[in-house]
Amino acid sequence: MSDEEDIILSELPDDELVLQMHDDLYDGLKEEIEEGVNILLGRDWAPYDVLTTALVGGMTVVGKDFRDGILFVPEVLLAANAMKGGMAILKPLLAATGAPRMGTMVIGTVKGDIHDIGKNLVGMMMEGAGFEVRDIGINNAVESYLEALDAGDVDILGMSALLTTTMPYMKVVIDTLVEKGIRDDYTVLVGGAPLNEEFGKAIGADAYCRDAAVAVETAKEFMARKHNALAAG
Ligand code: B1M
Repeated sequence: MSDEEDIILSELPDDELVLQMHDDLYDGLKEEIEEGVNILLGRDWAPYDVLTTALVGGMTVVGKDFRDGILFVPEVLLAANAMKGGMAILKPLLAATGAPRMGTMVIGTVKGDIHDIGKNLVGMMMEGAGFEVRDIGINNAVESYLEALDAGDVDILGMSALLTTTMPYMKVVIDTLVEKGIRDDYTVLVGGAPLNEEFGKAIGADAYCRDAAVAVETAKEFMARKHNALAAG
């Protein structure tokens, strides 16, 4: 039996458990990640802290080794799968805050891009803050964004891109909204690891959101402005 198999997660103190979870995420061990999440929740950790410290923290390590050619796509897929296992446990907890309905957001990853963990996380946090979230998935061409907006009652369009090669597509979507004369009907928020504020401004988005928490705060801010403008007549 290896040392790894001897580790009993529930016996580890919090800091060691978090480090062990980073290792388990790296190794794509979904069941261990799920167990770790449940243990931390049982120790009264806030769901958001479990998410950011144990899961997102672990994925950062995976990202570095992927970049450096130490990990390859199959291993990273396993890590992503383990991460999703943990996120599935946290989702209902993050969504169950009883927040009043804030507005509706359509969110999707742009064409050519299949990364969805960050987008899913933003969706979860937005739901937790009281937004209705219509998640249109990955690899979205401009037509699918338009179709989702056409379904009606949408306040915010959120777009995600994780690749430097796909992020320019966000401008294609925004330019199409402008051409159709509907750009100002929506608040457009963009996010994803390779983006920055300057890029967000350059493509004509309302705001770039560094992470899911910023996305929630930004969305709330824009909804408050919208309500104030409506109230002012
Ligand atoms: Co990909 N990948 N990947 N990958 N992958 C990156 C993005 C990369 C940076 C890795 C690296 O080299 N270090 C690199 C991109 C380099 C670049 O463009 N400069 C890369 C590459 C190259 C690729 C492939 C091309 C590899 C290949 O095939 N040779 C390929 C592309 C496939 C495609 O999309 N066409 C590929 C494939 C994959 C997997 C399928 C194996 C897998 C995705 C699984 C999945 O998502 N279901 C994968 C993964 C997991 C990653 C890394 C390791 C992790 C991404 C992630 O989930 N992070 C990533 C490295 C990294 O980012 N450090 C990498 C955790 C997540 C919580 O963070 O997504 O940043 P993030 O989301 C954050 C914020 O960015 C923000 O909030 C989120 C939560 O806080 N945010 C938003 C995100 N979207 C938002 C939308 C908003 C607001 C905020 O709207 C309002």
